[in-house]
Amino acid sequence: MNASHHTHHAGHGHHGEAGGTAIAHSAPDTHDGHRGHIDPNPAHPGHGAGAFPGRLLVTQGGCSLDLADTVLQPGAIDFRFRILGPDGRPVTDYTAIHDRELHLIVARRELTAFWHVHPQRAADGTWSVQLDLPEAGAYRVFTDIAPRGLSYTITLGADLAVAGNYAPLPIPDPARTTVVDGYEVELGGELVAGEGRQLTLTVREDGSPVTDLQPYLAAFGHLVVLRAGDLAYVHVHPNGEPGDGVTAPGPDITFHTVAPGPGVYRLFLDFKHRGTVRTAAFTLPTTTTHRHH
Ligand SMILES: [Cu+2]
Repeated sequence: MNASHHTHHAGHGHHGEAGGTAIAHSAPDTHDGHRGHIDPNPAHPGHGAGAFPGRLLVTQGGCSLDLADTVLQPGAIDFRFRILGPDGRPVTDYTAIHDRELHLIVARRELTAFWHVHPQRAADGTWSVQLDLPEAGAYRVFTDIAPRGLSYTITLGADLAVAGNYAPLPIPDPARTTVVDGYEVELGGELVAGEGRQLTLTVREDGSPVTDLQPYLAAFGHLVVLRAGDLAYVHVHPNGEPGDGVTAPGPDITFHTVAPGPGVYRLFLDFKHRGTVRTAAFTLPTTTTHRHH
């Protein structure tokens, strides 16, 4: 259960089962909330707009992401890495975030493929997970973690290359609907640089609203937002949680999101229905608004 995966591949999402999801979201230095969950619902629109680093760092808070290999061969591999603490030793003590100690996101740099998996940690602090990166290219790896020595969640990122004949693709065109395994998902709302906005993802199956979404790591949806060009990263959880008495299990999943600057973003929504986690992906440019004071 730990090494469950799910993958999104150039348009077809897919699969998996329970995994987890992460956390983090806009503020880089938010304090730990319940369950290691970081303030999923930033009440301060715009916070983070300027100072927010977009989780682009390979080291933060004294912790560093150390990949065992940065050049891989295409195909299935046992992907290994460690998180090194301020003392240079592998971190072995973490606060769980949405039911997992670590959430690993892997994306092709052109944002045409996405994986969200949950590696297993050995006693010595080495994390490992089966990954299958079938195509040559440039990838980015992100880890959402809350080392126990820190009072907040951090996302560390590093580059990864898969060797071979690289055939880059452009980011998919912007679209408000996408289909994954027979589910049609519609994206409502806008992304505005530096301003908090509500995004609503609506899930339908064969034209009918899905009203029995299942909790997936303590949420009805998990949204990872990546910016084209530098892969600035935002991981958001929905407004409301399963079992809170007010949050319906679909068809709408709403997220409060702050885009860390203008640009074109790729949004990956993980949702679970009938035991399977799928990923719906969208390309959405930020909208320019004129402020009136
Ligand atoms: Cu996860």
